[in-house]
Amino acid sequence: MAKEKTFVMIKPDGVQRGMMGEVITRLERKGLKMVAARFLLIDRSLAEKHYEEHREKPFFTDLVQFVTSSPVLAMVWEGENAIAVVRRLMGSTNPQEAAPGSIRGDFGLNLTMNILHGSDSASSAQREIALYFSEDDVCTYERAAASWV
Ligand code: 3AN
Repeated sequence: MAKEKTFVMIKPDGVQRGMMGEVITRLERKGLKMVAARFLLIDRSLAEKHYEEHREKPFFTDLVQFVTSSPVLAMVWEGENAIAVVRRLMGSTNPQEAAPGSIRGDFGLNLTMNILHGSDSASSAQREIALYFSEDDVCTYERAAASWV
């Protein structure tokens, strides 16, 4: 299985609820490796680019308003099959339907405030990483425990 990079973002509700540590702990314990991180307040133009596939959807304005309302933690995580693995750890988009044990399944109720974002495909991951990070921001290193996971 190939090593992949995926974009993960703890949204304003996750930051406000003090869930950054919980989310990072779950991804780390799974065996994924953080290779970049940036804590920022997203501006409207970046939010619109990030969610451009939803531009025509009725919830687009509310979504942009929400993700720009308070800081987020943008990250790149790496690991075997990382894109699909993170999506499973996150749970379904609607936290009310997300499986117990997933982050959204354990901690969420609200469709807009669903704690975190994770890329849904290799092309989305590439596009989203490039929106938030330059190539120099992404670290190349080995974790000491890598061969034991
Ligand atoms: P995911 O975050 O699971 O990849 P997407 O890409 O379908 O889900 O949706 C992006 C974001 O748009 C979701 N995280 C959620 O906050 C919001 N969203 C999606 N569908 C709806 C909806 N029907 N009503 C309100 N917000 C929605």
